[in-house]
Amino acid sequence: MSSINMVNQNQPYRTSYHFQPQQNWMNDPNGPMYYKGVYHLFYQHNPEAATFGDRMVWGHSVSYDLINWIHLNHAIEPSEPYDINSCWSGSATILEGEKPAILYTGIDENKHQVQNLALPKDLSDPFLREWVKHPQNPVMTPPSGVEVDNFRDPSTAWKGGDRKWRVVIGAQNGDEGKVILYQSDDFVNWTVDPNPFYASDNTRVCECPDFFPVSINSTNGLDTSIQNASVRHVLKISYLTRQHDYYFLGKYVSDQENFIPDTKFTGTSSDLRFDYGKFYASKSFFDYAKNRRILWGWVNESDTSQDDIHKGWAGLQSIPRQVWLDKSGKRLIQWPIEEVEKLRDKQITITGEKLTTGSTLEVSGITASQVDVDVLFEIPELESAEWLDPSGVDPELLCSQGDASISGTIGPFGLLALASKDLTEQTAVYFRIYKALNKYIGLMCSDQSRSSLRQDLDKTTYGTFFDIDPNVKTISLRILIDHSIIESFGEEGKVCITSRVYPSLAIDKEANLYVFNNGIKNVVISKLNAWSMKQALLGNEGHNSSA
Ligand code: DQQ
Repeated sequence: MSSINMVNQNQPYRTSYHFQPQQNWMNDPNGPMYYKGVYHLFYQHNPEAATFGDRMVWGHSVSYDLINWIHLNHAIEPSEPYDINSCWSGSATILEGEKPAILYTGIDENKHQVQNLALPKDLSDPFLREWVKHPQNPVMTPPSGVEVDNFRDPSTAWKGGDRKWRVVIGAQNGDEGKVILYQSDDFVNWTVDPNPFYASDNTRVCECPDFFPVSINSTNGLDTSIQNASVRHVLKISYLTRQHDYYFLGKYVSDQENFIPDTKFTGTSSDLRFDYGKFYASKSFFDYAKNRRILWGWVNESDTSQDDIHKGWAGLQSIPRQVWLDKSGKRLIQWPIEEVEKLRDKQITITGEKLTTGSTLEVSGITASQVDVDVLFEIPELESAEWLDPSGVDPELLCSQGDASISGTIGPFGLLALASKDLTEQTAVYFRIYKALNKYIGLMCSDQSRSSLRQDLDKTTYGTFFDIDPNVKTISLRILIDHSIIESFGEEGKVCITSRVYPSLAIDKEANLYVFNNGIKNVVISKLNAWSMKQALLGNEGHNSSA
């Protein structure tokens, strides 16, 4: 395998098993799909620089397992008056006769946003390398009540009982954010529905809407067009002003083309998010090979633009996550796809280890800069948890006010990731447990404040609450560490926090991993498994290089 390293040689922050192009800027995942044995990922890419650009293209990579990728030529580039100033985000839909189609946003010659259709040139090419823009483009232009520069990001389409296709598009009118619906018989001629599919006051633009059904009694995913009594629907919106992906569970009233969310957007920490760290412009697809719904999200950098230019690249995609509805029906569960486990190498196991107050236990013998860790903590004295009324409390603030060294009754306990030997650098991913009215709640934090001795970084501490099942007295934590990204899944995927960190000491072999408990009460490592992770293969056709 020849290693094509087109970026700077000294790359402590380049990842080993997360998706990234060989160089330059990447943001949103676009049009992910499975088609005849091959997974496709398109992505927003500036091929010219490690910063966002004014001539964005659709990068294109293919994979047989969603982990090892072959980079192809760009699928869609600016070329026509309707997309000459950029080809922005969009989605793929598999049409009748197993024909994939892409709808994407073009920034036209007047800098207006319009929607365009592209189809594969040769369906017999297993990688669908070339895409042809439809002669009737643009197929949608900004309707009345929508700002011409805030009309973008068509979703995957779904088909109603009347055989018409529906697609939703993000929009803005003044301070109001909107998701608007279009219908079509032939995927070329589209009619706007005059009533918004969803609207939210004072949010401004809704970016990258994603709309899909989830089964109420199975973890299996569903084709986007499925509607019946045993499904609920999810609408995800990326709010630009907040840079977070929020999702709403609700009811799709198909005869009125209306989505009724169970809860309204409040702008507080009680809104449901896919991830309480860095994760934006996500997009899901139905993987009919394995009957699952898979979610990708863009994980941006937390260093400066100057750093990105120096590194020669910016932006990662999360590890693809399988998504399904929690048994409670009140939230989604996310879990790294099973294929990531193929990269697991050397394994270390710890069982039945009591962590008394102030304990720090090294997890040695693995590559701590590139590791998959799965730990189950037992909390023998759950009943002694201190009281907290969570209403009106911002969990992120709670996490940043009391760092991982400040004792509570139960917790903080968790992992110190990418830590230097002297612990001056460490990213603590941890829990505190509280007793609330009629229930126990967990606080999950990812504390970047001591992640690096470097000063010029965004070190925001992230956090979220979740409910604890008092009958089990355990809490699980899975974390995927990959040099500059830490993806954490609490309570079997109920809550996820992704962070980016740039240690100056805890790099490669100098990185360490610890389990700790700074709570007054003991916790027990019921079981901890950690696996060093192999490198995924990412390369151009004909050449493979490491991620
Ligand atoms: N990124 C794209 C837009 C989208 C935004 C441009 C979300 O289409 O609204 O790269 O990150």
